[in-house]
Amino acid sequence: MKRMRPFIELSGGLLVGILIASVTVASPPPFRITIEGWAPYFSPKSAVVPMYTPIRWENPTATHHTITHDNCGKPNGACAFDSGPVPPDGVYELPGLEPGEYPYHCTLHPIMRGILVVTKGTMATKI
Ligand SMILES: [Cu+2]
Repeated sequence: MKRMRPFIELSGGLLVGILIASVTVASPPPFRITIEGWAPYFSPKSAVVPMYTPIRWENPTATHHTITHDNCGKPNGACAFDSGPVPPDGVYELPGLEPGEYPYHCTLHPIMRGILVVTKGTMATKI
């Protein structure tokens, strides 16, 4: 008798099905933030994003900008992300972040500031 592969016969004759799930976790679509040449510079400037959701900044302006976590360069700060210069029409994407608050800025234009609040929830919100 031909046996189905996902079953194992134990000594008592009990057949135990083993669920062999090939788990493919599709990453959610990125949360998009647009860099702008005027206030508030990051649109949205404040955002609540679920953890591990990719976050994508797009730079349609005519100049370079950075997306730099405020902790970067501080002696005791954990730098969560620093894009380096993103050119015009460039994009910077993070695969996702642990829950927490992440204020960030552009090192080339320190007036440009934004904040990400990464939650354990499932809904992205622009605030
Ligand atoms: Cu800038």
